[in-house]
Amino acid sequence: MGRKDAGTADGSNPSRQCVKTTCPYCGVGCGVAATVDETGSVTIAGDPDHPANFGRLCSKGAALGETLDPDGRLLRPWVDGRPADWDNALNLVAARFADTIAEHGPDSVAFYVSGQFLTEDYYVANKLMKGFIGSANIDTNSRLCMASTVAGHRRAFGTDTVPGCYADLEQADLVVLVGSNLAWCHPVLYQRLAAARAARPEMRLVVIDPRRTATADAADLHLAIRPDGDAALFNGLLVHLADTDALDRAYLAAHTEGLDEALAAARGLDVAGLAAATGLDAGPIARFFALFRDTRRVVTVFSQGVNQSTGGTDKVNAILNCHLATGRIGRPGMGPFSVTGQPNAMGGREVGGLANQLAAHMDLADPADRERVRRFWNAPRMPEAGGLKAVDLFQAMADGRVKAVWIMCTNPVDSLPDADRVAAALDACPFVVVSDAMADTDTTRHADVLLPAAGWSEKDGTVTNSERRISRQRAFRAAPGEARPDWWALVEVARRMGFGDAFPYRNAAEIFREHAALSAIDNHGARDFDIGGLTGLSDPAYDALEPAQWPARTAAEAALPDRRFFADGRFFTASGRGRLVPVVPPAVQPASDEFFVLNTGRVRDHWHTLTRTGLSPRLSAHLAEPFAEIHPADARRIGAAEAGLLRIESDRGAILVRALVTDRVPSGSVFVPMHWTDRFASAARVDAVIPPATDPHSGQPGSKSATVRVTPYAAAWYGFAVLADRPRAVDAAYWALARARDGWKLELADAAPVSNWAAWIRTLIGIADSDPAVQVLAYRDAKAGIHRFAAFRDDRLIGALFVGPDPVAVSRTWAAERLGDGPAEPRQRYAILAGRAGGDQPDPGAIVCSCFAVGVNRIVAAIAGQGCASVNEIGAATNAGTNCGSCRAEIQRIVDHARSRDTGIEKAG
Ligand SMILES: Nc1nc2c(c(=O)[nH]1)N[C@H]1C(S)=C(S)[C@@H](COP(=O)(O)OP(=O)(O)OC[C@H]3O[C@@H](n4cnc5c(=O)[nH]c(N)nc54)[C@H](O)[C@@H]3O)O[C@H]1N2
Ligand SMILES: Nc1nc2c(c(=O)[nH]1)N[C@H]1C(S)=C(S)[C@@H](COP(=O)(O)OP(=O)(O)OC[C@H]3O[C@@H](n4cnc5c(=O)[nH]c(N)nc54)[C@H](O)[C@@H]3O)O[C@H]1N2
Ligand code: SF4
Ligand SMILES: [Mo]
Repeated sequence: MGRKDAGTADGSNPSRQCVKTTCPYCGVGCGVAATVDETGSVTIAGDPDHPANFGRLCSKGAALGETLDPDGRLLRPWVDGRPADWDNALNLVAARFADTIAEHGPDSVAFYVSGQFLTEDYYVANKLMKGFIGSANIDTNSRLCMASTVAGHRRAFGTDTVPGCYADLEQADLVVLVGSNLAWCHPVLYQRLAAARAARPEMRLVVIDPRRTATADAADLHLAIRPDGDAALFNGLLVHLADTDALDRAYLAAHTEGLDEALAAARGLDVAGLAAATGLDAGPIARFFALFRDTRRVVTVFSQGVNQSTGGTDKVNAILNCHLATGRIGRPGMGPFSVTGQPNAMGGREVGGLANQLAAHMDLADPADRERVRRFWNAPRMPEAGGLKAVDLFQAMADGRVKAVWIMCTNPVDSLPDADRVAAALDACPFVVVSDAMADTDTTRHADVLLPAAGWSEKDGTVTNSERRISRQRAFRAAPGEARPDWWALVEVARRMGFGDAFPYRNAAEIFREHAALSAIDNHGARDFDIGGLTGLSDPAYDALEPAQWPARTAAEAALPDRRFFADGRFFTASGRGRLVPVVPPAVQPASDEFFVLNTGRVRDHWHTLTRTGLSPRLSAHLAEPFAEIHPADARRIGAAEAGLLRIESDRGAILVRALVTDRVPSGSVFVPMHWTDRFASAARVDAVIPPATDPHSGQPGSKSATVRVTPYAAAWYGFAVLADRPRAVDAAYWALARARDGWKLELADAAPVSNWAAWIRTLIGIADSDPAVQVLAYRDAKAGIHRFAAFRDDRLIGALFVGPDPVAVSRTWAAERLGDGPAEPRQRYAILAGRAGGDQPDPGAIVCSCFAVGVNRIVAAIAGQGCASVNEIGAATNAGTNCGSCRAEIQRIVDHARSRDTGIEKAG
């Protein structure tokens, strides 16, 4: 019984334990097999039996073992900057919340939680706020992520239902990806799609994204749409389907309403209007429309390019309209498919963790639903209206309406728009509690009370992935220090506030059973979310729970593979019909020489605010510093140099990031990743630049289209350093820090010259002049502005600095690897000072494959020297791309590039 098997596969090590759990990163929800040996070291592999990944893992999942270092963890509670014990900290939280409520009412307090909560954490938080504190002021970072999809689903279906499953992406004949960089953000799902295409080459892939992403590289058709042109495009598609007699009239008549109104709104744009709104030529638009029209099995996958917009809900409905109008929903290979970002975005929606929802997909605004939940919880008070949504919640802290907040499992000082104002709001709020696994984040710095959370590998519970499949996350190590699960801290506060009877839980299983029971109350098919079949799980059965997709009304249903909604035409609206929603696309902004559109998003190997992937040398090697992709024509126009720095500024704030000149972004737009924080860079929190404008239906911010000015930063010098120890402080206007295997890499620049470099580097490394064990070699060409230092303690490299008037060309990977070398001979010490690999130490170049640390130089050498002509051949020669496969798209690009050089033909852009 159970999912813990003594891992004696090699026969030699009976003390090894293999535990099946779920990856804590993206919403694909891959099964992970974690093996712990007797020394405590952890080996991570894909779970071959998990129906999300069948054994695959991406680069982030594969590197999970590197993020388990206790370094940097929050190990005990803190109150007002002083260590405290749990009992006192919990007493204080309960007392301050109770006093604030007594004096100012329940709406003067709030929780701000996360799609990275386990369902059990989420259920308890929501029950405490909505049923016992009596306010709906609980919102979540899902507001920044899935809220527009939730609102769009509810408008069309009457419920927040994702109709399909992953197998649909394999069974489709056409997959359309809208605002989704699937290859980087849902890599295992992308690999399943890629494998299906390899098996059935007739399958077509269309990618709709303003940028030419790694995903777009693989597409049959890439539509580089104008930012926020999506609603117009799908409106145009609906008109095209109607005008070419491609609607499913029978399905429409029997099961839907609103076609005429939706079509009338969609007809607002003529052909020229459509071209202007989408920025696309007539040819590619016609190709896309014809593909959609002529292919019955179509799946439209959408993600943040759709949701994170002030018109996000309308974009969602414009897409859903086309699927409803063709009856392509809920059948194998057909349907709209919102892929969720966080591992438990779906679980959060199930427990009703958003401020405008109620538990178990019930409606806060519906008195009957409210009464049902009140009865079930035996709740003393329930809010009758929605609470404050994330952006408004922080505004309410700023202006004094919310006086106590508990932030759990999210880092809003980095991830909310207008982020400098978010930090100020926390400082203005009289009582701020933060529960986090890490001690030092941009948010924990603003807390009055810090509560240490048990993290992945240490806590037990469930998560639901994008295809509505519930999987267990299982603990396989003890939490460090005094870290405890989030649900436990919530229960302890609830008890101390006098609600102990309603929060009797001793383990996650007890919470899960209650959650499952609530979903089934008076349901009988009236609500989509029903996991009544899991209500009776004993503790051991919960422990052994296999991945189960909902609906799971009975235990037998829970064991069925691949369930779908709506093929039967039965929706959850009042009329029982699916609703087509009229959508009016936003007005097209005139082009401007002065302003750029700031697009933001993700990179392949990093996760959000770097608190976890930033700990991994492997994952930090792929893209090691904050950057802005800018088109070559724009770079020329504003005078920005390749690898120089750009200042990006809005009326909210400014950042300083590296220029990455590339025609992958359209002219007029720059793309900046969301990941870098004040822990890792001097000024790269991109949300400081994003205005707090939100979608009127969902309250979701438009995180992908700020209006900004972009100017080159006039650096007097640029530098690069490697350091054995993390520097305490860096005296430079621009710096960016990344983990290396045996230390740190540091990028540097400033407009102000440094007068004494020798002193500067000693401060950076933290060495005293008098330390006899330290030797500092220096090279200087003052006229050229070149300074180099290499510092050795007992002949081992502890730091090196390379400074020049231009971005320095030292091989980062090679230099960082020298930190791990043993004592260096004089010749080797001078090679480091020269910043160059000798013949015996080839420079691997920028890392492409993080699993095997294969750099671009090694791949190019395999093409040129060993005649490798395909991704597979390069894999055979170098191992690159043979483990997780996340880098295969980039290797393909390098192969294509080399081939086009061979033939003298540049691949058309
Ligand atoms: N590596 C990695 N993977 C992750 C995460 C991570 O941090 N790192 N986070 C997870 C989470 S929480 C989420 S929500 C998902 C997000 O997954 P995705 O949504 O795939 O990721 P993003 O990079 O945010 O945005 C996707 C694309 O939207 C495009 N876009 C911008 N504006 C528009 C527009 O107007 N129209 C269209 N059609 N496209 C537009 C951007 O250019 C970008 O390439 O990723 C999950 N997976
Ligand atoms: N400009 C811009 N902004 C964005 C986005 C964008 O594309 N562009 N994307 C948005 C989206 S889709 C999302 S999902 C958000 C993500 O933004 P955040 O949620 O703010 O980012 P994370 O880094 O995932 O924060 C999770 C925090 O929880 C901590 N943690 C980890 N495990 C546990 C645990 O078990 N318990 C507790 N209590 N804490 C834990 C981590 O250390 C970390 O501090 O960002 C949003 N912001
Ligand atoms: S695709 Fe990667 S990040 Fe997402 S769940 Fe799977 S292994 Fe984790
Ligand atoms: Mo997200």
